[in-house]
Amino acid sequence: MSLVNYELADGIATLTINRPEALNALNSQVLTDLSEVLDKVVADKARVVLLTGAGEKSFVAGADISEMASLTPREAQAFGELGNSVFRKLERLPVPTIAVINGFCLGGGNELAMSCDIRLASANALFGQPEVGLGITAGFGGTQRLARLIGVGLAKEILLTGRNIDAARALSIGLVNAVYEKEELLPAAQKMATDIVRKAPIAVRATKAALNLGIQTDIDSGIALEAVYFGSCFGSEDQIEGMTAFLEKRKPTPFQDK
Ligand code: DAK
Repeated sequence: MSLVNYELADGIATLTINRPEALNALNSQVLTDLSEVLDKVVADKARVVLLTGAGEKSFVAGADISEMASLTPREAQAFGELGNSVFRKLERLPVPTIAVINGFCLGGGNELAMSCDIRLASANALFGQPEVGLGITAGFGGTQRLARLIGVGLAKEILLTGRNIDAARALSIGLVNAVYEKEELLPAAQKMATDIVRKAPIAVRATKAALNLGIQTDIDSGIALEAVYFGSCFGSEDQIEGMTAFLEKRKPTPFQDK
């Protein structure tokens, strides 16, 4: 049985990591199952992904410490490589992804959330990279993505102290996009997902790719890249309908991904 539940409705794929008894800690099976579910998202042409954790307490409380505890250096490297390949797949998914952070978001959990495009959190969420207190470094891209997201100084504070931060601070430093009361989190995420579903998928995919690639390069190369993606939207049925509708002062018909 998969440890990642998958539901698809109205173009929104909801992925739920389902190990609540271990606060959804990431073991090898979760990582493998997540990878398979991401393939399904693409095959089913989902337009947005919501990624969350089962239960009331936790998004993901980190990589599974009981599985990691006895790893040899070689096995640890393999575990890191498995996680990194899945997280990279998530980050590069040609579908926007929203992490719906409903509680603990620690270590590998925070790294997972940072591999999503947008992060929405409940007011009780708790964030941190506690790895240094376990005698290890962050291993699923935390030292890289955190600095890119919130800046080097704050990333160093979080990674070197291993201190947790609450949702309000996570919001104030840009680690999350918005914070909601617990019961409002999923509806808010679904509303945001619906807004994206209604937009032209070719343009949405191109925008994500241009951002992801551009942020890794210098501004001139990034702008050149954007021009290519911009050009690639033209001639699509959705571009023609979107612009024609504007000029005719009407709403566009639903975009067709064509
Ligand atoms: N791994 C395994 N089990 C976990 C877990 C985790 N990360 N977090 C919680 N659990 C389990 C607990 O052991 C407990 O299981 P039972 O004792 O009931 O069998 C159950 O979930 C409920 O947890 P608690 O009883 O502890 O619940 P509390 O509400 O009292 O506390 C807590 C919640 C989140 C504060 C606490 O559970 C906690 O501190 N958890 C660990 C948080 C943590 O340190 N996370 C970071 C993990 S390290 C790498 C690859 C990856 C990584 C690093 C390197 N390479 C290969 C290079 C990533 C590392 C991490 O993510």
